[in-house]
Amino acid sequence: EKIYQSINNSILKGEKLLAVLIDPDKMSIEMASNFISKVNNSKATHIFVGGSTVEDSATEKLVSEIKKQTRIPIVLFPGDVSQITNQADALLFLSLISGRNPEYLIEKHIASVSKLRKMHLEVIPTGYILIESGHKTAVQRVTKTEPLSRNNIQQIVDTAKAGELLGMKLIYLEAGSGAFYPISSEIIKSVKKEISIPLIVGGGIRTKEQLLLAYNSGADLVVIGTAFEDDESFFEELKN
Ligand code: 1GP
Repeated sequence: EKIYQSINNSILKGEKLLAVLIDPDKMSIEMASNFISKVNNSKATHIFVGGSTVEDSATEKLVSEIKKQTRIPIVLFPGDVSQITNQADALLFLSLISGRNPEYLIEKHIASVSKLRKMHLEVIPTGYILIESGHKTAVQRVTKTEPLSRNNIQQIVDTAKAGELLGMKLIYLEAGSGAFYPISSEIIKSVKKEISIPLIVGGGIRTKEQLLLAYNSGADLVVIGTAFEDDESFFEELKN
């Protein structure tokens, strides 16, 4: 339980964590080394790898390549069973508890067991909660689920709490990649108050102000993908 342990240790020390999300669909092996050298020189504490529509084996190749070039822990954030590889340090075992599609609540998990049994991969059960963010996101399209309304805060809080009560070790509030609105401060605060497990927030965070707002509202770990993909100088901006 190395990775989960270290997330908890950082939180106890009052540190905030930042994951750079790399989508194997958008990052070729050739592009990786330049990008990873920027990640190595940034404030990133974790590298998440995953995407909604990745072709088979692309993830494993990319993770092996990234691993050669960094000491930052690599955590899988898989859109599908095919993205699970023991080249990574840990796996977010995501159950989409905002949705009502059995495939993403339990079926993919069952399908992954024959693979996981053969691996020594740290598995971190994670309650994954998709929240409406202004337009239809890839998660919504691929999983064929409805996000929770951003205005129904009680429902979001209760969903997160139910995840914790089921034994999940992390709660991930997701606005969706490239979301118009990131998860609101009010939502983050309300969920944080209710749960005692680490809180991950991601989707649509593009500025340093938005990052700090998420942290100050109670996010322990923030995930950023698109903003780094679109403009690598964002790594520099976060340093100041
Ligand atoms: C998506 O939460 C992540 O799953 C990150 O989203 O690409 O918008 O940063 P962005």
